[in-house]
Amino acid sequence: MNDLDDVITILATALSTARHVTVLTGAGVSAESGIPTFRDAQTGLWSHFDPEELASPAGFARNPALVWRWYAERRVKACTAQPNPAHHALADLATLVPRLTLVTQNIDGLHQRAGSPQVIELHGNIHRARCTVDGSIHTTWDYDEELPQCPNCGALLRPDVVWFGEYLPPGALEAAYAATLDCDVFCSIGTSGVVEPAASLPRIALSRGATVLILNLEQTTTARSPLFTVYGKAGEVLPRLVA
Ligand code: BJW
Repeated sequence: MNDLDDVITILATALSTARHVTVLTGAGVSAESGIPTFRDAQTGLWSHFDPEELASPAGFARNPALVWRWYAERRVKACTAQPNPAHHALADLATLVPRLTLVTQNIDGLHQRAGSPQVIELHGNIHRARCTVDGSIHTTWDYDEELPQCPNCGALLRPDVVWFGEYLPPGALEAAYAATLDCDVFCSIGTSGVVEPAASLPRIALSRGATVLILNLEQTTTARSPLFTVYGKAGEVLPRLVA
């Protein structure tokens, strides 16, 4: 089953008869919006930046100003980026199937801007900040401040994202697991599948008998066992799948 047209026809049929479709997205879905992925050898964020320094609680404790500067730059990039055809196709798909659960590892908010309802954000959102003391969530803060403070208690704010070694937001992982266990079609799109616990979701869906699609530019660890693997750009393949 190597011919892309055949695979797309089979998957489009699976989608048209699906009761519940669960979609997991990663950085590759936003790549065509100009937002860098993490692990691309040339352009990935982790090829230029140290995750231990910028995306870990210890790194933030050592140098919060450095971490805030990095997230401020990325927040501006996310604000100016536009949803691409992959985001729009997934928003369209939600209107075409009886039930769609969209689970994203992305923090850029582009799925919501494309019109996808009820997005489960596993790794938080770059457009929010969280108080390091009282846990309150803020959607605006003083962007010019090197170390933004909580308006409630004056403590340091941090980006409301999930760093390595941190638990995922309460309820998000449970909702993702529930949707993975319940779906009859599971699509993993634009993720390298190396970061747990998200990386386990396709395997869980497969073990429950769902039709599993991995759509990615290249071979991923997750792609070893799924029923269908499509190599291509999400912004080109997804609109064909949903048309
Ligand atoms: C295209 C494309 C196009 C390009 N079209 N495709 C079990 C085993 C081993 C380790 C662990 C484990 N459980 C927990 C861990 C530790 C850790 C982990 O998984 N480490 C591994 C790396 C080894 N996980 C955690 O720490 C997580 N917490 C947790 O599990 O808590 C419980 C716990 C706590 C303590 C101890 C034990 C358990 C938290 C993970 C947080 C991840 N955070 C980041 C940063 C978010 C904030 C930010 O953005 O700054 O999340 S890291 C980064 O990786 C980001 C992403 O969401 C995540 C996944 O990356 P993604 O999306 O897959 O991007 P890429 O770049 O890797 O891949 C893109 C793909 O797209 C590529 O394949 C391209 O080919 C493709 N592509 N263009 C289609 N146009």
